[in-house]
Amino acid sequence: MPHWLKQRANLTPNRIAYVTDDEKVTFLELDSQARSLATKLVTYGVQEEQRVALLFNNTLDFVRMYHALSYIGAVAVPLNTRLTLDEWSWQLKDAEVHLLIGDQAHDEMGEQIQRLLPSITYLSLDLLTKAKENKTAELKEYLDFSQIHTIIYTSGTTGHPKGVLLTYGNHWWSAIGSVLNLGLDTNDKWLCCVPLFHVSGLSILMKNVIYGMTVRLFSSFDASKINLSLQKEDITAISVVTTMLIRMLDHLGEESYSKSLRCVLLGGGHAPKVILEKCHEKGIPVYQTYGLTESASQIITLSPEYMVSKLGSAGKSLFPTECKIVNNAREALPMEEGEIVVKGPNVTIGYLKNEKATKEALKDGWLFTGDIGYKDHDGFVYVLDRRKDLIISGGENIYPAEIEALLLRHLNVEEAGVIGIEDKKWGQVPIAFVKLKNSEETLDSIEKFCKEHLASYKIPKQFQAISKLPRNASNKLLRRKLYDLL
Ligand code: S0N
Ligand code: AMP
Ligand code: MG
Ligand code: MG
Repeated sequence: MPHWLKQRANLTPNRIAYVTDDEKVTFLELDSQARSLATKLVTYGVQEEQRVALLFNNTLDFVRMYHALSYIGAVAVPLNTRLTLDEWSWQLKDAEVHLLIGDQAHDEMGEQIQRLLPSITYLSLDLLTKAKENKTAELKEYLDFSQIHTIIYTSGTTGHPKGVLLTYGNHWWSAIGSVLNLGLDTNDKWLCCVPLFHVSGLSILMKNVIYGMTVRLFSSFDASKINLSLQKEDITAISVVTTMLIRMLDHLGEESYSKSLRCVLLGGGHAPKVILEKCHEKGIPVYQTYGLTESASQIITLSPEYMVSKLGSAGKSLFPTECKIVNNAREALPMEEGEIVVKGPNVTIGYLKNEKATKEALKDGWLFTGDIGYKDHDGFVYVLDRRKDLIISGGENIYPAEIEALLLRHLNVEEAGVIGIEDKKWGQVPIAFVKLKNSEETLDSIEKFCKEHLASYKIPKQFQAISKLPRNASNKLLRRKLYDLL
């Protein structure tokens, strides 16, 4: 297929592609900026299929960089900006990345990573932008749907994140599946306040270029600013996680949104019924959705006409996709619980360099999500429980094993167990139980240790010292039993 940005700039050159607080670019401008950047990347030696890590805030620079890399056929490895040096280093090594590019906000971090990891070169966007355009650089005219576009790390049960391989085809079909459900209007304008390093945000970037739809891009989430935009800027759609929606509703008070708003895509985790009811009362058109990094964003979605009759359901699988509930290796009956298993052209081809995890998750093209749910008699999917032990805090995933492994690295921790507890602000937060080697040790020093190595959303909100952790006969930690100690 012709390169999608080239095609878009040809079809609708003067349409507004992005609006930020202080910038407006047309598709033609975006295309020429991405091409110019791509030629400079070539000067810096970036080649087809090379993995390039990105450390960017949610800005147009990030958008241009994604497209520039695709004009070369290089693979983007977007890094979660909330992580620590340790966490980034692990992902950079795992992805065998040699070039890290960051915006000005991340120059200091990038330079620290370069000092820490001899295999990494840090290139600041600032320096790159100053380079001369390389007129002889050959940019890609066509896209290959089987080629990898992005590698996105997602936390794993074993304590280490896994790199999800997403192809051009995955992103294309995700955008198509979404629009066949939602429909498209030339006035559509999607508000993006979710991170472009997650598929929640990246999928909006894909919709932008594939549909020719304007995106209103925010560099951070501020409920009052988002509400104002939804009241005054003719926004038609927005993607949010529950934590964001709660803050927006709190801030909104008795006011309401503009009539133009036709889709509030709510995903990334559990949606409490009280919030859904409140949105219904206020006439806010919530589309509940279920999706994962592995499915390049939404794969099951509930349309607003079912918001009341199927309250709490995540809906049905999108047009190009399928979903079944599997219990004891057979498809479950209606109302019977089982694992949510999905299939479709938007589903990942596997995890980077991790055949074991790939084989466990993908069988005959079906992705075994690990999430538990059921279908009702009309085929609507209800998500009951997240993947085993997964904690979701404000839309960010945390696996206890990762925090436990870190705690065990502390010289004075003999055993550790982490669980998630309910939290009004974040949905869930992690808390830790530790058995100390030396009872003189203060829990403060352990918390400090966590702060040095873990992203702040992963730092346990409470630390409790206990004399013995609950284990089964084969010495396996029984996390569930830790709830009895609360
Ligand atoms: C909720 C957000 C916006 C909160 O961030 P905020 O308020 O901007 O925080 P900061 O000012 O940066 O920091 C203040 C303090 O708060 C801590 N903190 C920040 N975030 C969290 C968090 N999530 N949990 C706990 N603490 C947090 C900071 O660390 C800081 O603390 P101190 O002061 O101690 O340093 C932000 O978290 C956010 O953007 N969340 C959303 C992330 C997201 O998009 N997740 C979705 C991932 N999943 C997917 O992409 C698949 C599903 C999907 O595609 C989808 C999801 C939603 C909607 C649609 C779709 C779709 O299918 O299209
Ligand atoms: P991620 O790995 O960040 O892509 O997160 C995907 C996970 O978020 C899924 O495996 C689910 O556990 C959770 N999730 C996504 N959508 C929903 C939903 N509608 N209801 C409950 N959990 C969800
Ligand atoms: Mg994740
Ligand atoms: Mg903030």
